[in-house]
Amino acid sequence: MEKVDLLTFGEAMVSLRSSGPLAQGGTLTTHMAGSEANVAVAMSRLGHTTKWVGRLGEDPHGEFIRRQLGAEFVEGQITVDPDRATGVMFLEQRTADVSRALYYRSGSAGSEISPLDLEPALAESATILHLTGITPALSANARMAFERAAAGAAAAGMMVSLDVNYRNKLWSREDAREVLSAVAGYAQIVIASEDELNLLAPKGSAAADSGSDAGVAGIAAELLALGVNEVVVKLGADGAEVYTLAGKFHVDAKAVSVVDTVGAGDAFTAGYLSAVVDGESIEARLVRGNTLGAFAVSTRGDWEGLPNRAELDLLSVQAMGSTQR
Ligand code: KDG
Repeated sequence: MEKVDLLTFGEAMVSLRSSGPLAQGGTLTTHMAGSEANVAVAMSRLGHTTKWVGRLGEDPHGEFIRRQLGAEFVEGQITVDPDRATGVMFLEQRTADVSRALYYRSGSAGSEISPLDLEPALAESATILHLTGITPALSANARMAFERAAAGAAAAGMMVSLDVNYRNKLWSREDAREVLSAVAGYAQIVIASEDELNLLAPKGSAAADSGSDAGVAGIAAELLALGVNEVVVKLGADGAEVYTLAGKFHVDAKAVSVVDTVGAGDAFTAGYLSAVVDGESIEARLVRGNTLGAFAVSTRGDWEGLPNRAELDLLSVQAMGSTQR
């Protein structure tokens, strides 16, 4: 089998989205969710070869996810577990400004991904192995898969990227720091929002000891000293920045109308990694990350509104509010 541009793994779920308060009932729409699958779909749309490894239940939800991945040309290396269900989440649009995730994923098929599941894909190799901090929060097996994949990929010369993606409904900040800071040393690219970066600070370091108040620049410096090449910080509406040994780079976000922020971080990550695979400069990586982030926030769904390669310039070349004819 050919080496893919992006290999990733984790839990994909069915996301049932409401347009109002769940307590009042109403219509739900069915979507595929899962940070790693989102990144794979986003990069596949840009023409990259992608592979997602995971476990699904032997149920219609699992089949739905398989079909969605297939339709987006993401290669799935999927183990079907007849004894566990595919995870489900609800995404409640509680108000125009506040949405809430409710997870029904504990003990799911996807939460039991194990190191063995990953062996074939790791053996086939990839340009980038992309990890998120969601996977190790799911189970002891998933944590082992996460840790071994990071170590194995780094030893085999793959580029490892790690997006913190802290989910406080799944684990505590202390537990997350313990696991993620240890794995950060295998990563060439780490991605975090400002309030997540501290979770990567090497244990016992000044940044880790001083808690989340430690400055972003200080933590980035410690990660660079550890061997990380690019410390990418997502700043939402303020754009994004990257710390490297050559200095700090910043690119503003694109001004768009925000309708749904869920999935924006994954979209940014996919844009950034796409430009890495293409050998683009640090600034161009940030620009593509921000471009995908802008598509994500200005369309509904985690990934449905993301661009194909021909559409990458759409938000720059077309006047806001206009129709292309
Ligand atoms: O990044 C968007 C994700 O929040 C969503 O797709 C579901 O992976 C998910 C999670 O664990 O929250």
